[in-house]
Parts: sequence; C-alpha cells; structure tokens
Amino acid sequence: MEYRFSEIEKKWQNIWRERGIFNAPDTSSKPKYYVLSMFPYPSGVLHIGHISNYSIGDVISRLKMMEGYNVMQPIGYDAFGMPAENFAIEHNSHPRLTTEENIAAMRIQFDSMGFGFDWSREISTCRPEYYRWGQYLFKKLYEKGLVYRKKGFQNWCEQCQTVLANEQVVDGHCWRCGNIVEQKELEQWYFKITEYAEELLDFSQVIDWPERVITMQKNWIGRSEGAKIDFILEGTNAKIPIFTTRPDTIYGVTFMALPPEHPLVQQWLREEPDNKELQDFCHKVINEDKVMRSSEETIKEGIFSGRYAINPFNGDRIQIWITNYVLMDYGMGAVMAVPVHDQRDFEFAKKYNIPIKIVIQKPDMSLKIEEMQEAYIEPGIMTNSDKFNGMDSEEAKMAITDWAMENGWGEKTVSYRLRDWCISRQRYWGNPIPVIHCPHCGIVLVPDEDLPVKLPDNVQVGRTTKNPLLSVPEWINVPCPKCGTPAKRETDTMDTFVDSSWYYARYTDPNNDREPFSKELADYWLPVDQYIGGIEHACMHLLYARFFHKFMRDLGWVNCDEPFARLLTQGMVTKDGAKMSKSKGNVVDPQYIIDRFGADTLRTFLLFASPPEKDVEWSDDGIMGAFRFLNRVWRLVESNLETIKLGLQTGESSEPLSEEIYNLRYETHYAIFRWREDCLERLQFNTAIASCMEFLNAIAKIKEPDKLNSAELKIYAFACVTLPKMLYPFAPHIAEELWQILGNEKMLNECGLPEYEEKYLTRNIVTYVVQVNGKIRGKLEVPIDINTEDLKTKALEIENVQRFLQGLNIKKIIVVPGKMVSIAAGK
Ligand code: ANZ
Ligand code: ZN
Repeated sequence: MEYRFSEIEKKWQNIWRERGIFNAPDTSSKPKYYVLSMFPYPSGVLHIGHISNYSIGDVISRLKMMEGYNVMQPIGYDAFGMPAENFAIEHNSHPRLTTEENIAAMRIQFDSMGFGFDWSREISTCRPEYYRWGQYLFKKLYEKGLVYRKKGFQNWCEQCQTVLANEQVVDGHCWRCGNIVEQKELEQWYFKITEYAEELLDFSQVIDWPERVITMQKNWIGRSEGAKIDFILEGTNAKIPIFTTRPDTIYGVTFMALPPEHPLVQQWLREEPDNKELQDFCHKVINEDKVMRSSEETIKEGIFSGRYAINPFNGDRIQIWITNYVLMDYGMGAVMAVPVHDQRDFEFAKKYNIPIKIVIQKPDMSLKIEEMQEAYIEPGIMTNSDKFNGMDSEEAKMAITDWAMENGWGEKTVSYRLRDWCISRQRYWGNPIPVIHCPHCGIVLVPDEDLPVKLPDNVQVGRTTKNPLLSVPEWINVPCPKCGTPAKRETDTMDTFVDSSWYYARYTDPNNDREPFSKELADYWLPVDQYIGGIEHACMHLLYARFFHKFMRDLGWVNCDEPFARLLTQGMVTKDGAKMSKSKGNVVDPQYIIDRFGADTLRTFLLFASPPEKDVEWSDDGIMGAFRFLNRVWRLVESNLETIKLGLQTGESSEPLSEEIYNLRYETHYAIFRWREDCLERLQFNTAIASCMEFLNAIAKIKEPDKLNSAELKIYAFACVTLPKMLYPFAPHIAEELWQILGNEKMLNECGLPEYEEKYLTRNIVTYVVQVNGKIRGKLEVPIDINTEDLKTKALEIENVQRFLQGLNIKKIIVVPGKMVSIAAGK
C-alpha cells in the first residue's frame, strides 16, 4: 500500500483532538513543561516562516511529552494593532469581523500541520475577556507610580498616524510600515520601564538564552556610570545639570552643548520668535532622526546661543551652543563639552573655532594641541586641573566627583540609554486606556467594576488622520466616576506590545474572569520553560515582557524572576537568498505543499534544512528529498510488516548473529544515542533527522529479513519499531500510523523516548590472524561474538589467502577464539 499521507494526517489529527492529548491538565504527577512559540498576528494565512517557527515548538513539545512531562503548548493571537485596522479598511469591513475570520482560518491551517496546541487555552488579545485584564494591569502600574503622562517630542509615523516607541524605530523608519519617522510634540502616556533598568541587566535567572540577545538587551539598556554636575546659567541662579562619564575632564570644559529640545532652548525659542537663525536651526534638528544624530559619522552642527554657563569648579565662563549631536533623552540632556578628550566635541570645536584645552596628558607628556588630529580619549595624567594635577586620571574621576559632592555641585550617578516606554497610540484597534479626564478631579481611573472599557463597535475605520475614537461622542462623554461631573474618556489606546507583555501568564489560566490569572496556576506553570521566536523582538517584546514579569512578581502575582527560562531565536525562511515575503514575490504557499506532499514532509524539510536558530533556504529539491525519505520509511515497514511483527514477539535467543545484524544492532543504538543528544541536549533537529536517515539506510541493508534467525529477527524488529519513535517529533502522523500498524496500542507521546543500551554502543572488534599451513597470510577485523562459520568464510575470502590456497584442497580449519584462524591444505 502506498503512503497515503492525506488520509493518515487527517486521521491522526482527529484522534489527537478526540483524545485531547494536547490539553494540559493543571495538576499532574508528572513534572510540568511549558513550551511557547510567540503568538502570531492574525493575518489569516500561515506563511512558511510561521510554520517553521511552530514546527520547532511542536518538536520540543512532543519530545517533552515522550520524556514524561506534563507539557503545555498554548497558542493565541496578537490581534490588536495597525495591520488589523488596515486589513479591515482594505476589505471594507470591521477589524473585529476580519480578525475573527482570520483567526478561524488560521486555526484550520494550524491543525492541518498537526501542531499539538492546547486549544482549550486559546486567547486573542482583542477580546474583552483578555483586554479587561490589560486595563487592570495598567491600573496596577498606575497605582504603583509606574505610569505617567508627559509632553515631549515623539517618534511619529505619518503613515500609521501614531507615535512609536524608540524600540519600534528601525534606522529611522517605522518598524511596521517602513515610513520615515518624524518628531512631533505630543502629550503621551508612559510606563516607567527605567525603574527596572538595573534589574533588567541581570540575566542570572535565565537558564539558556542566546548570548546575542543578552548583549542586544544590555546595549539597549546601556548603563553608564558617571556624575551629574550642575553648571550655572550666567546671570541667573538657574542650574544646568549635565551628565558625564568623564568628571576627570571637568577643567577642560570649553563650551556647553544643548539639544534644541532642551527646556532652556525651548524657552529661548519662545522668547525670541524673530530670531530666524535660532528658530530655523532648532526646527530642522528636531525633525532629524535621533539615531542618526547620535551616530559618529553625522556632521556636527550648531549655533551659538549668545548665552554663557559657569563651570562651578573654576568659575570659567563658557559658551552655550545648541547642537544636533546632543540628545534630550539621554543623561541630563546637556553636555559639558571637552574638545581635547572627546571626539565629537573635538570636531565641533574645530569647526566653530571654540577654544580647546588639554587636561589629561599622555604618560610621556607628549600631547601638543597644535599636533592633535583627533581627541585624546585614553586615561593619563591630570594637568591644568588645579589641585588634581599630577593625579592618575582614573583616580581623579572619583576624587573630582567627591569634591563636587562636598561642595554641592553634583553627585555620582548612573545613566541608562533605556527610555521610559511610551504606550499611547492614537489608533482605534487597541486596548483603551482605562482613564477618564474630569474637569474637577483630573485623571480618574475607571473603577474595577466598570472594566473592561470596551471598544465601541460603531466607529468608522478608515484612513482618517484622526483617531477614529474621537468620532464617537457617546463613548467619549461619560460622568466622572468620582464626582459625576460630565467628563471625557481617554481616547488613546495602548501599544499592542502591552498586550503581548503578559499573555504567556494568561495562558496558565485563560478563562479566569475574577483576576488576570490565579497565583496558584501561574506558580505551577511559570516560567515558560522554552520560548521560541524571532530575534527581531530582542529589544522590544522580550524586554517589555521581562519588565512586566518583574512588575507582576513585585505585586506577588508570580514568584519567579524571569518569564522565559530558555529562549530559542529561530532563523528565517529564505528563497534565492532573500527573506520570503510578499513584497519580494518569492513566497511559497504552505497549503500547496501540504496538499501535494503532506504536513510531515513540510515539517521534515524545514527541520532538516538547518539547525533551528539558522536560516532555512527553501528548496524544491529539499521538499522532494524529505518526501522520498518518508516514502522509504513507509515502504520499509509496510513491506516487512509481518516479519517485523513476528520479530517483536520473539523471545530471547542465543542464536549466532551475522555480521550485518551485528552491525545493525550497533547502528540502532548509536542512532538512538545521537538522536537523544541532538534532541535533548543540543536542540539540533537537523542532525537528529540526519541520524534517522542514516538509520534507515542501515536497516535497508538487510535485504531478506524473513530469512533471519530468531535472535537476528529480534534485533531487526527493534530497529524497525524504533525508527517511527525517532521520527515522531518531526513527522508525527506517519510515525503514529506506523507505530500503530506495528501493533502498538498506546500513542507515541505516551511511549517514552527511545532508549539505547550502553553495551551495544561500542563495536567489540577483534583481530584474527589467518594462517595457511602455519604461515600468516592475512588479517581479519571482526566482531568479537561473530559465529565460527562466518569467521571461516571471511578468512577464506581474503585475497592473499586464496592465492596461497590455489590448487590445494582444504583439509581442516581450526579457530582459536579471539586470535587465529588456521587453515591446513594440501594436494
Ligand atoms: C564630558 C566628556 C569628556 C565626555 C570626555 C566624554 C568624554 P556614554 O558612555 O555613552 O554614557 N553625553 C552626556 N549626555 C549626552 C546627551 N544627552 N547627548 C549626547 N551626549 C551626551 O556617554 C557619556 C558621555 O556622553 C558623557 O560624558 C557626555 O560627554 C556625553 F572627554 O562628558 B562626556
Ligand atoms: Zn471628577
């Protein structure tokens, strides 16, 4: 019978569903294992990238089931956000409808891949049952002082008509639509993620995360130790605090650099509306991309403000410049510029003829201003620095900071690059911020019993330049919950990354309508043991989720420190060297592959093509290769079914083994051994599949299994029944089918991992010398337990032995076990 993949796959998908084997119970005698792949945005179609991602999660989940864990692998939908809103606009529908339709369509596709999801835990972030608790979390954050509103310059995407967090601006472009990001001054809601900056740098509680992701997060958080020093605006008492990592250069400050966004500059802009130069320069710079502005290559530009600042250390009067290379949202926003020891300041001072001054000398005192082509940024010996002269500059950092503290000029401080998370979005399709603005009471949180603040349905979504919620007065106008005065709802919705920051916890208790999740269930399931997703989330989702987790821990809701113990960042699927994407027109439709070759073939191909963390290059030949392989496995078992079954029932026997079978036994145990290493230790599924392929070849070497003696047959049958077991995580349908027709009643997830026996892992080889009439004529390397007849035959097959036997009759062959075959021959 041929390999009828369609039939087999449907059959097993139904059986799995009927028996609910992927529905994880909340109590079990088994240890728990929580496998999670990042949930998809419900676009309506699964693309190959999704399938590759979820295949990896499914392999891990099935492996862990075999290993005896109570495995939970949930799935849901990250359903709010711009794309859903745009999709609805394009299809002239409502996002709620299109989203639910897309979810239904995707569920069918997930099932047709055989993914073992616990559907009883399905969530969708756009459903009120879910987003209610996001609002509740917002309130908790607010109550703990971790939410605030601030007016400031925001990354603004004109295309999406919304602000973006820094994490969501990629090289100056919107991470989602690719549009150039501008700066717009707006009042927005923030989450104080910086409160957790220090702890977010600590990765000691994760078990296994890629070094690369850890480094990216650390750089993103960007911790710098230094000092805050207050300069004084000349002619006033106003302090201008600066942040420096180089207090040792304080006597070399020759100007101050401010960004146009600095409050002082903003004040000057208001005071001098007619100062065209100032106005033009500031407006130009404010709209430049911040990442570009702070890049080393950017050409430094500035204008003199006409104002001066006083250096508290020496009373120096220094010019205040407004520049493009200083950013408002780092440190204190203002910089004490030291041209001789900082490259950016050096370039700037050269360009604008600002004085420069050496305050740190090379150890050989050879530094000369006239000869300098670039800043001297190394440590050295303090000079021109009053009472600190002669000191080592590294030591002076501390001494100068102490001196500033003693005099009340400043203090030791730490700065982070990480900014607070701007979560306001001026869009309809998101979670409403549960706030009411009252003319008397100000900001009032919506009471718990009124949650969720439901999104109104009757809005006209369209490419408006305004938030669609602004056009629903009956939704906006509400009495103040505190005093009853007519008040207005907040119309900003939350960044969708808020929804995805705690969804992994909701899966532990997805239907709870009293709280976000019960502590007991969270304590049982969390942390996620294995998380799988794309590296593009390194500084977005993965950072936000860690922040939320630590916050929930501080509320006492969870008791572990990290949400995701292990992280696997999977590669992309590429075709012709480029990422598969609609825009490149190089997409492969998974459904086409499933229909033609089956889900098992698609899974096997994707998992075999490269290790999970590497890119997969799509190849039609690769698909064919996987298909042929599964067909061969099928035929092997199918055509020897009765023989294998017989072998499975055979008892122990001490009959001698042929060399082929001896080898097969070794290949079997060795394949299991390598497979276990690859699957359980290294998560290298490509080589695990390669082991299965080699193993198949080893079995196929036995040409006539029905001729084997009973000891041999037992070994052969064990090999044949082990192969489906090893294939199960990758190609579960064909594996279950073969396992079943071989007479097994339980399903493979309940049958344990394949086990090898240590003693069969070494091939015990001995060397025999072969003598003809007392003289050594050859050597033989054979298994130690080879039977005598095989040994004699092999000895006689040796070419040299045959030469010396030419024309003679064999009289007698004596075997000295483990040592010698001696042939006596004569005429
Ligand atoms: C004086 C100085 C002298 C500095 C010197 C460096 C070298 P990291 O290490 O990245 O934390 N800085 C401070 N605030 C800034 C802002 N808002 N925009 C741009 N630059 C800013 O960088 C810290 C240094 O970056 C600070 O130390 C400051 O320049 C500058 F020889 O102060 B330094
Ligand atoms: Zn009120």
